[in-house]
Amino acid sequence: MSPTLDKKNLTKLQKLKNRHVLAVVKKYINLCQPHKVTVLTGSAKDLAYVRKLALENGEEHPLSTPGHTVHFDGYFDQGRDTQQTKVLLKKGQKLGDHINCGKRKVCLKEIFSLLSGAMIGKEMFVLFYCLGPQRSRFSIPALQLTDSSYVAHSENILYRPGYNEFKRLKGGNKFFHFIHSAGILKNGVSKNYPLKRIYIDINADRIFSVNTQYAGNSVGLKKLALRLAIKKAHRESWLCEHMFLMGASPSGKKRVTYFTGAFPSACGKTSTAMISGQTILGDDIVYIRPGKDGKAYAVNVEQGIFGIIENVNPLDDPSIYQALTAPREIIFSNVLIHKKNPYWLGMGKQLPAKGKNFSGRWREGKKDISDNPILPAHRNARYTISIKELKNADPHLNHPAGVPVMGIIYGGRDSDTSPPVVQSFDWPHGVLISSCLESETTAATLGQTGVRKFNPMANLDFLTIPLGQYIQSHLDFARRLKKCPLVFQTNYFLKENGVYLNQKTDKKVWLLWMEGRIHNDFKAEITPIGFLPRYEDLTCLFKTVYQRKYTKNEYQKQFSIRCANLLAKLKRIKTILRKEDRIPAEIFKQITAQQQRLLATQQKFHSDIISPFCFR
Ligand code: SPV
Ligand code: MN
Repeated sequence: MSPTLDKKNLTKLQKLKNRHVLAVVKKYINLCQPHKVTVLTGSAKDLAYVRKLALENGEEHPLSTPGHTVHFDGYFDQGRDTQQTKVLLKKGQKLGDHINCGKRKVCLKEIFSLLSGAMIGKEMFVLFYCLGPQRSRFSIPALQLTDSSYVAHSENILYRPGYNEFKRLKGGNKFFHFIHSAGILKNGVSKNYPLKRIYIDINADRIFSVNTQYAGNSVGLKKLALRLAIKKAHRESWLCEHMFLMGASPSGKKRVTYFTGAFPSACGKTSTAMISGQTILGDDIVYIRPGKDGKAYAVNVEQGIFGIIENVNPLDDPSIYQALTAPREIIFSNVLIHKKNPYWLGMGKQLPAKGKNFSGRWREGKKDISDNPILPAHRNARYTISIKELKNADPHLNHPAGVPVMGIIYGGRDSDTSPPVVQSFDWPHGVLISSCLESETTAATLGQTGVRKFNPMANLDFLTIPLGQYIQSHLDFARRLKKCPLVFQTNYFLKENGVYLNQKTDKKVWLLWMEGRIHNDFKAEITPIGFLPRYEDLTCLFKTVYQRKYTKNEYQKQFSIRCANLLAKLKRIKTILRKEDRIPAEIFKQITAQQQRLLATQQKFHSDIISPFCFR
């Protein structure tokens, strides 16, 4: 073994009795040449060690509230970098136009050269985690090598410890591994951002990430593992989704109904999972498998939240706000710091006129090189927190069997097409809804925001199998179930003349309506696009939940069927899907049927926009 791996650390590795783990660690010690290697098994001492180092090496800074720290990512490293993230393919492998791919041989050569000596003078952390609950048929062991104490600290909060899971492997090689180097740091941030690379090696269940710190690019177990797991799930006939997992319980009823929900990044996923009075299991990634009873069961892959902090305020997100303002372990990232306190956009109070942010020292009026004002905090500023710290954590958070999923929600950022909530007719129609998901881009990925983008199942960025196969796996999944979850679509972003037609807190009413539909508490209006809520039921829900009068006018504006826009969307999607290989015929059948229903409705009512009252 290398002289940098001392006896104490080597023994920790040897105790796993796994030659594959030893080979991986050895390979990257030789390549990256760290001056020191620390093997961490997840003990309290190990966790404290990483926290301390993150502060010492300047990747994090302490804040005034005990347990709070701040981390900054580089100015050009503020979101997932879809351009520099590539799935590596061997000759003959093909994934389709929507997945950014690279030639495996060429990319491996490049990445090995970037990693060569990348950790000279640095410490390499060897970390073991479990994707999913420990001792569970859902879970996948994961090995992370990184030279970033911020990445290690984030993973310690976000993922369940996995050293013992590796023992359970009994020497086997069924684990994912991740090699990350932040590269040279300047003022605590990755300096060589033009050489940022994130390479997904699906043929070896491993991922490389260099010259980046932003968690969506660097934290192996998050979006990088999601990509490997999608391929594994497809191979093994289960689903790996970009979804939250939560329990919904209407007050006064002694039941918990579990929902998963897929939303593109920064479109209300975390805030849905954190709706007041409900319980959260996860906000980002789930594994779903059929249970023995024929229901779908899901687990949260993570145990923490890396959530968007913009607009978290006492009014709109009281549970998160409360959690973020009390002493506990939290990493804030890319917020504004003034007098050791964090500030963010939309927090419900005045922001200081100066401080430190992702651009360095900041004061009001500071401009970027293109002369645009630099915001006080980044729009993709985030917080990292453990779910068990939250008052609304679901008691089954770590249950190895998962929880039964009764409803699946798909949401997007759509200003002019879909109503706030609609239920699909059945599972295949639900697959149509999720396959046709479109959303306006946000600050969660680098590049222009507000551009409408096709994003099936809110998972397109992470696919490592062809889209047609992925959609087919959703259609097929139902065949393995005796009781399919109901499928819903939500849209919190509908506008009229640039003004939102809904309040942010309305999502609680939609959730409770969906919950009630699962238990046959509500009837529904049958429309060309699915089942819509009845006015009376929403009136009743708004009254009980918010003591608010819900007017006919609000209902009419929100729930009108916008035939022309819906038809235009179907046409756009059809054009995209036609260019892809082997999209299931069922999807084209569903599109045609939905088009015909919309055209017939348009003709019947001689209008492009049909009031929901017309369907009674
Ligand atoms: C998302 O962008 O969907 C996130 C944050 O959940 S990231 O880690 O960047 O993926
Ligand atoms: Mn996400």
